[in-house]
Amino acid sequence: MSSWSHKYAISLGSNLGDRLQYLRDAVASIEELGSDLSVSSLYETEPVGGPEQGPFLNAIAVVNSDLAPLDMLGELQQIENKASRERSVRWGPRTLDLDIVAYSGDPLDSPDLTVPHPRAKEREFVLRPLGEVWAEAVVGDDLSARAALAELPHDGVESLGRGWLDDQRSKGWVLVAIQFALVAAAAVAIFFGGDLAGFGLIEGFGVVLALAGAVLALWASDALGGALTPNPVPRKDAVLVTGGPFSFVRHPIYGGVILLMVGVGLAVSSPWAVAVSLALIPFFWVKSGFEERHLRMAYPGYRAYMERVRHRIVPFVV
Ligand code: A4P
Ligand code: MG
Repeated sequence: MSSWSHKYAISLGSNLGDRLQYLRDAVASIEELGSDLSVSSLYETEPVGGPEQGPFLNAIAVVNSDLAPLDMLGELQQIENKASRERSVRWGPRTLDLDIVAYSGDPLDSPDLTVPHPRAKEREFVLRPLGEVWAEAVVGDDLSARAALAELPHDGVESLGRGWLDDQRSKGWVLVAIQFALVAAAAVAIFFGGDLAGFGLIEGFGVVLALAGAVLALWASDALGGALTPNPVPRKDAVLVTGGPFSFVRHPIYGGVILLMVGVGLAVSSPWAVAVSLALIPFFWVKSGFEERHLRMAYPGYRAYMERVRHRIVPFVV
């Protein structure tokens, strides 16, 4: 950092349109304003103040720059304008909001710019990400982000993780490969370890489970239609499906596949097939967790859907 340059903490917020893309583009533009960029996790946050509006995605970018504070503000406003930012309602919904929340210089109070941002110290959606990338940033009189955060209750701010700047589809394909390997291992155990002699109560129960699982998985695949993809990162053009089996459980295909595989394992009396199929439960738990972080980034309505439909994999159980 040269002697005349400053370290800036810029808060990013969006709750209108393709929120994730606006924030990703903004980070790429901010990177060009200086050096040593560091970016916090992405957070999904309840709107604070203003009219009734959808949830925000918020993050903090910290950058060293030779720009003077007012020039930095001008550059940030140009980036906001590129994102078709409209200013009609105070604290209303916005495609992109970029505020300078703190910087390494003396406090500033001019008609166009106040730093530290006067409301930063009381906002968890600013302080939690700021604490990750610049915990000692000054957000008030002798007050660091870390100290201000310690005073706030934890409320309505949830981390969606660090890996939000690039498309995570390739990570998603690794999970898909593990899933197919597990299902293939269960199928091998069914074909080579199965025994159809001695069909009894347990085997009959297995058939019922398998049928229920197959119906659930097929019904859910049909309901998803064009949004169906094995990759846990949603397609750009897909819409959120919450009807049919998705109104009982958030991942009915995973639930259906588990029931089907365990059921077939019981029906053919193969302990190995049952054991490998049961391993699908923790696996789908992890995969659906990854998937839900991406669904929340993509769909503002996903958070409310999670509150409404509380079961993730098997209705009333998991
Ligand atoms: N301005 C003064 N100081 C600054 C600064 N440090 N950084 C002036 C940026 N701008 C600063 O801003 C209005 C004027 O503030 C600018 O022209 C600039 O000269 P704006 O971006 O046009 O409007 P705004 O953002 O609606 O205004 P304001 O009052 O800064 O809004 P806030 O307080 O930032 O609130 N809830 C959640 N969960 N997440 C959010 O991101 N954001 C807001 C906006 C409300 N609720 C939110 C969120
Ligand atoms: Mg603003």
